[in-house]
Amino acid sequence: MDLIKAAKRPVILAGQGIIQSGAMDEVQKFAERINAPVALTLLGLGALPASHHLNIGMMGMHGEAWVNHAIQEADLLLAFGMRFDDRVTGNIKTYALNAKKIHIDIDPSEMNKNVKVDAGIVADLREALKDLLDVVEPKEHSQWLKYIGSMKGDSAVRDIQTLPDNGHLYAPHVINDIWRLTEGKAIVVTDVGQHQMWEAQYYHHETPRTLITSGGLGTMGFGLPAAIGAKMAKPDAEVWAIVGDGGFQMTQAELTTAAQEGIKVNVAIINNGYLGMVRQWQEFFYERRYAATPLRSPDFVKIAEAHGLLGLRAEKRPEVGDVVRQARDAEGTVVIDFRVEQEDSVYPMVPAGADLDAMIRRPQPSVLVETGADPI
Ligand SMILES: Cc1ncc(C[n+]2csc(CCOP(=O)(O)OP(=O)(O)O)c2C)c(N)n1
Repeated sequence: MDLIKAAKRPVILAGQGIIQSGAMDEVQKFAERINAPVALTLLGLGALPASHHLNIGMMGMHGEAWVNHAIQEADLLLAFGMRFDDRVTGNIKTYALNAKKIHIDIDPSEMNKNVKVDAGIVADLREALKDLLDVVEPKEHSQWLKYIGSMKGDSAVRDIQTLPDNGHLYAPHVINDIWRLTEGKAIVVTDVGQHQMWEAQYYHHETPRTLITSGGLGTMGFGLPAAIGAKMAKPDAEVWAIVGDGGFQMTQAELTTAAQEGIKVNVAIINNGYLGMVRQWQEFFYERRYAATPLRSPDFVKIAEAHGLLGLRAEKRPEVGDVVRQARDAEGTVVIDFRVEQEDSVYPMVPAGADLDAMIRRPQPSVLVETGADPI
């Protein structure tokens, strides 16, 4: 309580433990009570509605730049059901050095494991927050919130509006269009790679358990089978698998299961002709030596058709709305082959082991176009 009272620049770090303990309401109440901004981990997305005014977005390697800056400048971190893994801390030696740290987690082995904390509370998060809510006093941090808001600056609209007008299809556009067309209400299951990070950046989750992703396990091939599982568990939900051309090929045989059992999921293959996330690291850190990452895929439309399923393709942005609508209207599982820009990268990026605020930003393309106008 003393740490909370003394804080002028607090940030709540929201992890998957919130969802697992069912503490969404308590976290929201707590954040509103002390007016603290909330940064989320990948697996925490959905724990607080994306549209909530205190939700500042995802942290870490491919998190928002202003979120990472806020963490580095914070004087108090309240870590709720998260484990300070290397993808969210960057260089541990320079991580949030000015901040006191309160960590609530159910697993005692997480305490002081990666980051030394000032107050470690081993508890079910929901129970702990209920107790804290009985005693925590309201606080104002309007200056701090304003400051974080000002750091967004131009990057609030981020690269999606400044991609070059070269007629190519960009993965962020595809994912953002799927978000808008599904009104953000679908359950999205991802595979592992660039598309997974773009999903986290451009599909805005309002409710918990609407993003199913393998997180730290990094399980390529997870997308399609897990999407089938999600649909079995929640038959009334609209389920999308957003996968890479590499990961999809690891478990594409599960299309047979979907066809045989009559399970409807929509599969969006973000087809960039590469093991994209590894290519990106080769581009940034290995002088563009694209060893073993160029990927020749089969014709995914024909693969779908071979299973008696609908296969669709989009190569330009104006085609996206149409194929997404066709997929949603179709009865069975649909596979869409989105032929996206081959050498696009996920920005911003904190290189592995670098300081959290040392981010690589998207180089400004020479031709800028406003694509904010709704093309759909
Ligand atoms: C089974 C497995 N093998 C290798 C990796 C390492 N890995 C992480 S991302 C990635 C590339 C994924 O490529 P793709 O599925 O085409 O998706 P993209 O990054 O292009 O979106 C690889 C090889 C992994 N996570 N899992």
